[in-house]
Amino acid sequence: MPDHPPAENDADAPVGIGAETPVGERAGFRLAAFGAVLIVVLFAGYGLGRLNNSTASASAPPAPTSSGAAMPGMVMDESQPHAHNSDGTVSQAAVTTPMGAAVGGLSLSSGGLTLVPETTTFTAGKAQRLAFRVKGAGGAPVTTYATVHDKPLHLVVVRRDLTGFQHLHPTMASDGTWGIDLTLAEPGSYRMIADFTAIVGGQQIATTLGGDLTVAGNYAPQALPAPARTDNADGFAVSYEGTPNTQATQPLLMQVTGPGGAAARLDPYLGAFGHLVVMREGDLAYVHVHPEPLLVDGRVKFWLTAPSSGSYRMFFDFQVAGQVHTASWTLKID
Ligand SMILES: [Cu+2]
Repeated sequence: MPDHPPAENDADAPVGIGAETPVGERAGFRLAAFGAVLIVVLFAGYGLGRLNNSTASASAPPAPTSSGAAMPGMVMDESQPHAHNSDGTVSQAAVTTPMGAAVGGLSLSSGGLTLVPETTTFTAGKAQRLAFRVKGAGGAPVTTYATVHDKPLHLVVVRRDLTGFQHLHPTMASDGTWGIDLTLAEPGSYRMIADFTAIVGGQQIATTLGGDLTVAGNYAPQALPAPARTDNADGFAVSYEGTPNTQATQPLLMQVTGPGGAAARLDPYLGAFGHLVVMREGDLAYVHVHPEPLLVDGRVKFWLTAPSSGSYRMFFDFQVAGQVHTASWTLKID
């Protein structure tokens, strides 16, 4: 792959979703290329507990313990809060800039890799095999992936009106073909977004590729629900505090209450107490963030920088008693 990521991502590269320092030598390259003055702080990791004071944390990311970009070849600690970026980076630092955060999933190709679905047409309400490959620069399918959050590849499928969200984990055949049974309930145009870290020539390429799937029929698009801070997910009341903006990384605290009114006992799911996917209305730009490793007063704490003004749908996956549930909210950024 080229040393330099595609221009599409470069525009947003040095900004953070929750935590975002490009890993490896590209970091230095990109920062130098921009000539941007950035304050890069690495999260304090397990020391974050001392920042739980809400006044201290409301406007500031966790205290720095060191500065500068990650060392080349550094392996991410997936237990720490971080973002999976669209441009071949996974990052763990908070970067505050006047720009919004990087987004992914908008293109079939990025970082020298191309998403190649076998079939993109589905029948409404019928389970059908979704198969695809990820091809490298020479056209050969990638067959080696790093396990990130317990899985080598995370697949998000959502209709263009942001309904019908699914977070799936396909399996890969030895020839590099990924497959999973997929049911798309209603007609319309859908987006498939593959989030993974490919290993190509010994180098890790973390990226997010997206493509369209279509279901023929009478498409009745739904308007985005009004912005709200509570949702009911399979009987769990799920609310959040925090107000993301494009200027700085802000905390988001998710609270899950069980049907009886008591705080639900959350299980770790895929290596974290929750997963947050944020998608923009209008282009389905994708952001994926992971929380701090420990609960904060029983809540799941993320750090998020909004990519831009606009309307977003946030999808929060959590697990209780072995069952995964998804809460979702509409978020409007001015
Ligand atoms: Cu996943």
